[in-house]
Amino acid sequence: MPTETSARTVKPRICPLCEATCGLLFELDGRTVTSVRANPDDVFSAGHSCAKGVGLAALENDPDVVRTPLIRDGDGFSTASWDEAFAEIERRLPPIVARDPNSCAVYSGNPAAHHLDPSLYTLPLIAAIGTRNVYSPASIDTLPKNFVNTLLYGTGLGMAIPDIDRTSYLLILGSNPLVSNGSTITAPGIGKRLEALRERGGTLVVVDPARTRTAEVADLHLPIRPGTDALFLLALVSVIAEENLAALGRLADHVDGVEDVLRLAAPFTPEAVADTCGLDAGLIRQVARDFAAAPAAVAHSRMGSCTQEFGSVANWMVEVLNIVTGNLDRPGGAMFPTPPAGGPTTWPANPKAPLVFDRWRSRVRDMPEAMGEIPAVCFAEEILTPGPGQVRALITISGNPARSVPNSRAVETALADLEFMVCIDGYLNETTRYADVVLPPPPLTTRGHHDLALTHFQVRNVARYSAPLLEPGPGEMPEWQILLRLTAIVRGEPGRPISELDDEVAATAIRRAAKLAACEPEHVAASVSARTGPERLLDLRLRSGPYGDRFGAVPDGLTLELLERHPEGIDYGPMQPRIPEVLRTPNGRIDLVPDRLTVDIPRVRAALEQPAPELLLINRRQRRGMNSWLHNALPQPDSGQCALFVNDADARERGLVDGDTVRITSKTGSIVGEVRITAEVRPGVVSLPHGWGHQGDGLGITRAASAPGSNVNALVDDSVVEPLTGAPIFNGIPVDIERAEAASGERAQ
Ligand SMILES: Nc1nc2c(c(=O)[nH]1)N[C@H]1C(S)=C(S)[C@@H](COP(=O)(O)OP(=O)(O)OC[C@H]3O[C@@H](n4cnc5c(=O)[nH]c(N)nc54)[C@H](O)[C@@H]3O)O[C@H]1N2
Ligand SMILES: Nc1nc2c(c(=O)[nH]1)N[C@H]1C(S)=C(S)[C@@H](COP(=O)(O)OP(=O)(O)OC[C@H]3O[C@@H](n4cnc5c(=O)[nH]c(N)nc54)[C@H](O)[C@@H]3O)O[C@H]1N2
Ligand code: SF4
Ligand SMILES: [Mo]
Repeated sequence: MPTETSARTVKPRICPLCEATCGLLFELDGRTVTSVRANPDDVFSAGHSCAKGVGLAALENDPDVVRTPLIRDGDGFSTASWDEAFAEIERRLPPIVARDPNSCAVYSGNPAAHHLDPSLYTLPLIAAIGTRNVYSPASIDTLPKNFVNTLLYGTGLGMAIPDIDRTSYLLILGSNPLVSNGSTITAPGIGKRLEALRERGGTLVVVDPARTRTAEVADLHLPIRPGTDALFLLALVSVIAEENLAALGRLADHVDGVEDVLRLAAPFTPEAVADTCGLDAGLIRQVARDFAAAPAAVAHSRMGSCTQEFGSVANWMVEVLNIVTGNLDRPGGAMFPTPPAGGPTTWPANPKAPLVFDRWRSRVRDMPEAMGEIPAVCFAEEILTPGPGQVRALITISGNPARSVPNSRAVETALADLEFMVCIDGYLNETTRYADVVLPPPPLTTRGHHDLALTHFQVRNVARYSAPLLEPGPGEMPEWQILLRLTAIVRGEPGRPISELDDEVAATAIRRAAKLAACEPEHVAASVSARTGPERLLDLRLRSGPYGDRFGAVPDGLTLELLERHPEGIDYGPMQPRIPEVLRTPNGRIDLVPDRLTVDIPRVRAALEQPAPELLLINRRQRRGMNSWLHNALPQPDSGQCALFVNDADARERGLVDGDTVRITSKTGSIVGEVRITAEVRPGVVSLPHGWGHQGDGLGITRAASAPGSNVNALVDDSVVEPLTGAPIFNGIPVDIERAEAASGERAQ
């Protein structure tokens, strides 16, 4: 609970930075955050935090943070009042939207998934614009996994996640949770949870071309050749088939295509794939046997096995492996969380839109839509290619596509080509420097927090809410109000009071909540009438959610008010079996061999015949980074952390020594970097972190720009993609490296 002293206050708050959602304690002196530390009382994170969460004080106090709206003025910006900024938007945006709604794109970045306001108020803005040009990092991150989950279970967000606290065998592919703190698994203090797994006699296996911190603590590290996870996983399933290890248990009643998928995998024996995967066939076989024999086992795949050449098939085989060994939906296996504010896995299926993939196509490349979005690899071409529907205006909400999206040179050319650009962002970075208007979000301390998206990945069913610590100060505008003002402008109602628009958004949410809770809408509306903004919408969702009070019908049921009284959170216990109730497929069953996945098998098979490129580039994350945007506020250890990791054998072959400056060249671009020779990457593999390259004119990130690093996305192709989803290939990019003279200005952006 908050403790107060005369001068200072200490208040709990959930960290909004990464998927671990740690509970923190903010110490305030007046309006200033003086320190941040872990909250030992948080029911979920129990005292865990990391350098980034603790660094939130530095972030809040960063002098480079934009605190007033900015309007373009020649090559720079002038500060403006909110009214002036919205007047400029009103003058320039509606005429573009009026020409063609699709000519106004929205890019909603990673932090938007961690905050209440954009989670609840971006869709009304998109609907008001009427655009199909909607982009987010989902399509350069989880997309193959969302695609597979939609086909198998019926919703993209409804994933079965590792029951890490009860499993006895955890197979991690393409994830480094000891640095990333986990992804599509919300498990604060994941390091301790992995330790606990080993202490109870369980096994951790890590499949990763790099010997990461997570690989270091594993019982077995399989240094796979990048891009070959699909083959490796098919081989595991082939062993299950060959050695008759399939045992579906109660799942058998709900699954179709078991024999078909086992037959399909059978030719991909460990012996057939071992060379291509760069792994020992005997070890692959052993993993399959141990996985099948474990009392409870679970495979978990993320970044490295999503954003690669065969991302969809790899993620499909992860599910197949979990299912055919009977590990889906059982304690210690892969289970479906029950998000307290509800979501696609608790709401009834939408019979009108059973699949949220390929309902429309992108204009230029004919790429399938995914979950309401166009794949981000299409971003630049949709701006740069003339014709009806060409994107001419852009709204970014907490995103940095100039550093996050493949082929950054094309992305920046596109950003410079726009007629009008509004950025809701607190930094003048590589993207926002192209804006015509910048609208800053308010300090964290003024915002309420609940993780609407990440509660779909929680390893325990926990409900938490952080109330705003302060009222917005003078000149600070809540992000939901910024979004509603933009909505009003594109609807041609710029003078409309925010409260009226908010009531409109709430009216829709009230109807939905009333239906879910089987109550009268009037009763629901009256029950939440004391609240406005995101808190009203959240209360509606909590109360109509799986633990909700159903607006009074369930005594002690969940309400926002209950969470306000329990800032440390309420623990509803471990994940519970949810099959078949959780399934949202049209027939309510799991089809293990959907056509949209089997069609890619011939391409996977062909990979067995192809010679591996000499050198493949993969990506990595860093402890103190969050994609592209913490480098300014948080002291970074040293510029060497951006080095190109090169294996000793590859370095020797090229005559490279530690500290050499090299030119790294791909089909798409060329950058320079510093060599670090390390056994951390396997031979034939080099690695760079993403989110760097803080150089060029117009940046307002002084510290980041003083150690800019190199931008890996200048090397990533936006034209060669995973064909089923359009996800980019960040991991497994053929590159050449050669010694270069360090020259300032030579570093490609
Ligand atoms: N500190 C920190 N934490 C973060 C972030 C950050 O930038 N910094 N970003 C956050 C975000 S947005 C996300 S999505 C998550 C991602 O979290 P994770 O999914 O854990 O992602 P990474 O840490 O990038 O780990 C990906 C791993 O895949 C490996 N890899 C590369 N190619 C292949 C391959 O072909 N096969 C296999 N099996 N492995 C491969 C890489 O070597 C790397 O170790 O992290 C989040 N947390
Ligand atoms: N090569 C390569 N590229 C990658 C990846 C990779 O592994 N390799 N990873 C991909 C992944 S997983 C992701 S998620 C994306 C991330 O892609 P993006 O979301 O485009 O990039 P971020 O670096 O997370 O930028 C976040 C922006 O939000 C702003 N911001 C932070 N908090 C707030 C807030 O509360 N409100 C507002 N309005 N703005 C805020 C920051 O100033 C920053 O500009 O990058 C992807 N790109
Ligand atoms: S692990 Fe993630 S959620 Fe926890 S403190 Fe660090 S950044 Fe925040
Ligand atoms: Mo991400």
